[in-house]
Amino acid sequence: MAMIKKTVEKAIVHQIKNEEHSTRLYLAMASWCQVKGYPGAAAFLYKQTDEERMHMLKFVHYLNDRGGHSLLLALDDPTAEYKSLTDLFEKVLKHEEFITAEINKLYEVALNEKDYTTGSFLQWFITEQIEEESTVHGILDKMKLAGKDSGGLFLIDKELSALAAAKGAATAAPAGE
Ligand code: OFO
Repeated sequence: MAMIKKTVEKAIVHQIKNEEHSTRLYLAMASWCQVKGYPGAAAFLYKQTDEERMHMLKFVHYLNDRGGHSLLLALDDPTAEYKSLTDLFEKVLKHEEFITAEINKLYEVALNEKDYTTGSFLQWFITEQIEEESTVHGILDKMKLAGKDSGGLFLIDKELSALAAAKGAATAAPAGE
């Protein structure tokens, strides 16, 4: 297989940075939820931070396997202050939409370079983004229905804890990667 082109390599290194930022952002968010008394949301985001690290590693291994070099770039501080749990999840959604746009840009770079191997590697991420965005949309819809009702938020937090447990089961399964 031909060695990866420099343009594609550079774009992947940039995406490694995005994924590493995602992992730190969700860790900061998990920590906020834990401190503010939302254990279910915290569990969900602690799972999410692990998943993002797995995304980062997928890119690191792929680029190195293709003869490139996965470098780590400097990262911005992750935001750690939120007005409410809904505000936090709105930021999760915004971030996932940003990541989807970044994956699409990377896909375009690969196709412009006729790097179809990278194109097919990216399919997994394209599907993953659809799932992640729809999960967060679902969480936000419920939060908006609950409004400022603390009983409603309590139930949503419980649901998030169940969602985190389900994620754990999926991550543990061999095909769940
Ligand atoms: Fe959230 O999927 Fe990676 O960043």
